[in-house]
Amino acid sequence: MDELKRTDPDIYQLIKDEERYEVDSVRLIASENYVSKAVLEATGSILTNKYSEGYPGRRYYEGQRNVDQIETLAVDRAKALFKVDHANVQPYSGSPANVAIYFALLKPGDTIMGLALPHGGHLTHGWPVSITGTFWKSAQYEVDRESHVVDFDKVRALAHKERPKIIVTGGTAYPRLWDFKSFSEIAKEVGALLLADISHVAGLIVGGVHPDPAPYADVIMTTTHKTLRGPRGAMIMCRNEYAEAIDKAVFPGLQGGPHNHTTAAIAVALKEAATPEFKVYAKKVVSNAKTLADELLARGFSLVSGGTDNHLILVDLTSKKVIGKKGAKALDAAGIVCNYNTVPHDPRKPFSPSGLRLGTPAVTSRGMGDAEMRQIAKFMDEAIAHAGDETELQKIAAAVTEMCRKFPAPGITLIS
Ligand code: DSN
Repeated sequence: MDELKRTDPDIYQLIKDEERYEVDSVRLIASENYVSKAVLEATGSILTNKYSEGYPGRRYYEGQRNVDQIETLAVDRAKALFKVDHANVQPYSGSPANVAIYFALLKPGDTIMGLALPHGGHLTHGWPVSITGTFWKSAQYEVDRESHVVDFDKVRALAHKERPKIIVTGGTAYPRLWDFKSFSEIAKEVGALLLADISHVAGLIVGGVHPDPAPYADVIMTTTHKTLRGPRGAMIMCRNEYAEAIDKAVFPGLQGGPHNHTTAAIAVALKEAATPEFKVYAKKVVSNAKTLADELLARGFSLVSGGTDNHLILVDLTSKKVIGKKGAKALDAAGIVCNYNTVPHDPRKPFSPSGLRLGTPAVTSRGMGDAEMRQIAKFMDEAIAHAGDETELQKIAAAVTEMCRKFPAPGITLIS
């Protein structure tokens, strides 16, 4: 990045500092990952120079001889990988993708039924502070107070009462598998469409370690940068009957020109995700999460739903007498990066909740395995016990960095 260094040494230095941080820390934010060098190269390419409003073969600009082929490759790879009729790879990210889906398929005032945000859902599944919970009506299901898993009797009862136009599965902090078949049965009973927001688990679905929504969902949406290991972006996939409405809603309905450098990087990530190595990776993400969960349980941590079936773990820190924010800050000071999070039926407020969310996609991309998960649990236990004690936390951080440097971070070559 010589030219960047000359032109803007401030930004150059901050990027270098972030590289160092991403190498020297244990990154446990469940929605983050390390992309490959190939994905980084496509993301940083001259395709950022192009405008391409429209779709391949029907653009509003000339000069698309290369871009049309790039977008077509991305679309074809998405269709093959997720076994769907149609794919739109243009959404800028997950939230606009969900808004585009509702814009395409709902009328103003129709009801969206999704998992409540404090129970592991997402803002755009109809939560009141989001446009999706104000422009449309909203009904929110919750997880069971004891088991912390979705109770289908309650989901069915709510669906029959509220008669939603669309039911959304998926979330950001749900550590168990999504039963798409049961949701599709309920959706059919009430005449609702089923949207599977698989942003968190797309890579696990492709890797064969999470149920597949394709036989059941009318529309599937995913971000491309989480377990899928692609650039920041999103895709909407659907049955042919919804294709035209979805495409029109993305452009011209909601967005302008697609970000072609992102489209190219999505195509690269989808090619990588179709390899046998990616299946091994997805399996390891889940087994690492299970090992980390078991080790945390053995150390007296309380886990929402008692463990995990996927890539993420939700810790209720109440038993450790530390609040989530203080715990997350202590962990960051110790070189372990995660986020504070609400737990179901949390008595505390969202900006200072009781829990922590952890995830294994990024550490697994570095090749860490069971031994490192056990070590991370030990580091976490020590850091939480020493929350607020900066000297002790720095000692843990030094040991964390020593462990991290044994595992190269994909896409990052440190110069010094
Ligand atoms: N903010 C993302 C996450 O961390 O899960 C979801 O949008």
